[in-house]
Amino acid sequence: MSALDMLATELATGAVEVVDLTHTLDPDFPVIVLPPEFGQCARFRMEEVSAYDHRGPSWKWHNISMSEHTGTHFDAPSHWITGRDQPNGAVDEIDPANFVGPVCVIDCSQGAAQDEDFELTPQVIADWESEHGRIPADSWVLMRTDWSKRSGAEYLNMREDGAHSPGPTPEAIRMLVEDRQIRGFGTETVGTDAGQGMHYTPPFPAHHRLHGAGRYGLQCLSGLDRLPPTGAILLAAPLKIRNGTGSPLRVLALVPGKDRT
Ligand code: 23J
Ligand code: MN
Repeated sequence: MSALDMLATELATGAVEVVDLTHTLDPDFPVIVLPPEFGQCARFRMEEVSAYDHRGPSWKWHNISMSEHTGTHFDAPSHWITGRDQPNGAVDEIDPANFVGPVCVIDCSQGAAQDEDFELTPQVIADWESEHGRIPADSWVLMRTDWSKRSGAEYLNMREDGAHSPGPTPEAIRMLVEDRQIRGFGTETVGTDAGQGMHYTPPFPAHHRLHGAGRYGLQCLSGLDRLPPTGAILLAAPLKIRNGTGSPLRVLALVPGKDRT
């Protein structure tokens, strides 16, 4: 039997399950807030075109608008200045083979519950690897913080000095990109970088290093507590926006079902 025949059977029996890692697009879902001198990210908006009425008697539909970086979304290399000259750096240019692949999940939820500025460090990665094995090249690495369970003001967690949310240190992201050669890095927070990530050297080290190396980001992921540490397959295909720097998307994972033997 081919791998795809086996997959079809396991999907049908529930031996493989599909998990949705996406927040619902909604005008109330927070977007990143930058200092006021910078341009700002737009929230999701939806207007009714018709709803089985005089504007369209048999149909209902909406016009929608948002930023490329609204809600659960993908970051392409061209999003950051370090990635501006990367080949195939826009969402419409990326080889779709990159949209399906293995994923490692590093559980930082206990640390993030104690410390809203919790840092993913090389030591945290080393501890994870001593339990689960070395992170394979070309895999996604997701940082679980359970931040997706927060809502409203708690999600951005803004204070006078800016947002406070967990993220990777410059050395951790260097290790993942250069030593582990990961495909991309994803978080449950509003950015791949910590809320206070502008204070690192370089500022926003995840954006700086990932995109400078032609790698990808995922942000505002939901429900990473439903993924195993290893062994799942991530499906994350951004919209094909010409020269797009990112895109809202539906992120799915294929995971071993509860009834697997
Ligand atoms: C622009 C500037 C800084 C950041 C971001 C965007 C994001 O997090 C994003 O959505 O890519 S940190
Ligand atoms: Mn983004």
